[in-house]
Amino acid sequence: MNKTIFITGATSGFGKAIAEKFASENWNCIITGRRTEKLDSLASSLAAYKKIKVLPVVLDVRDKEAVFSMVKNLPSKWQNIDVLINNAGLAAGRDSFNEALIEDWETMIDTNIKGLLYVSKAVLPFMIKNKGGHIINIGSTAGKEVYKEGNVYCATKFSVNAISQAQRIDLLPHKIKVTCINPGAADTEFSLVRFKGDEQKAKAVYAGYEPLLASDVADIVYYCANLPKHVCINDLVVTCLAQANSFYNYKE
Ligand code: NDP
Ligand code: 8X3
Repeated sequence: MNKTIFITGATSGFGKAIAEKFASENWNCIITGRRTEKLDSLASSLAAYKKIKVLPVVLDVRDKEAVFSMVKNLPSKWQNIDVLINNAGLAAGRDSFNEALIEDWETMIDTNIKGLLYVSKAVLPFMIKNKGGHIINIGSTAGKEVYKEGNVYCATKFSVNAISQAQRIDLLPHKIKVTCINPGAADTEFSLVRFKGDEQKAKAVYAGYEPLLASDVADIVYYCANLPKHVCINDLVVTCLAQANSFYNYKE
């Protein structure tokens, strides 16, 4: 029988690549995100995998009521969720603490922390009922070292690390694995979103070195999700060869 994965933020970047990878390995996919046309287009392309089922659902993870009602009302055949990928997230702006916009801080906190909490809490009853499951949270190197002008984005990713540790402890009796994957710079829509559509600024982030690709992260997620039942990767940091940590990025 096919396994089922639930992915937040599947309309681009890591989430989309994770959906493509798992679909190609015959996993049924619940794909979510806010942009309907991107979600529909991914669902159409995944339809090429004839052995799987795909359920696209438009979902804003910040909307607490929508998250709980969507998960609660999943058709019964979609309730056996083996793996949840808490991936939806963003950086809004890169400004010094004194100049950053409060509304940017709130967007990041609402999405990266509160959204992850809502979706985890909504999906967990199914995993507990099934006596197992795997939550994979997408953290960041920004959750390992704070960098200049990263302030609240870094804080949200430190939170993802702390929440992952807490989930791992409290979910032990339920045999639920919790993995936090912390990538460094990866060429997705991340910087375009962070710099609010400024393509030049976004491109500059990835100039002079070979950054991670979304497919690199998807392969790692797939590896973590397919280990023997008794093995759990708790915490994983992955960067491209040119990056040592949040601060050191060797550009040529
Ligand atoms: P992208 O911008 O390419 O993808 C972000 C995804 O999150 C999109 O699918 C977007 O979908 C979704 N999303 C954003 N806000 C919401 C929301 N409120 N509700 C539902 N979905 C939402 O960036 P990445 O793929 O790079 O980012 C994915 C995750 O990886 C994020 O958590 C990011 O912080 C993290 N990360 C990224 C790194 C990088 O360098 N790229 C490195 C380390 C971590 P939509 O707009 O359709 O809602
Ligand atoms: C995204 C990577 O270095 O821009 O989490 O914070 S970084």
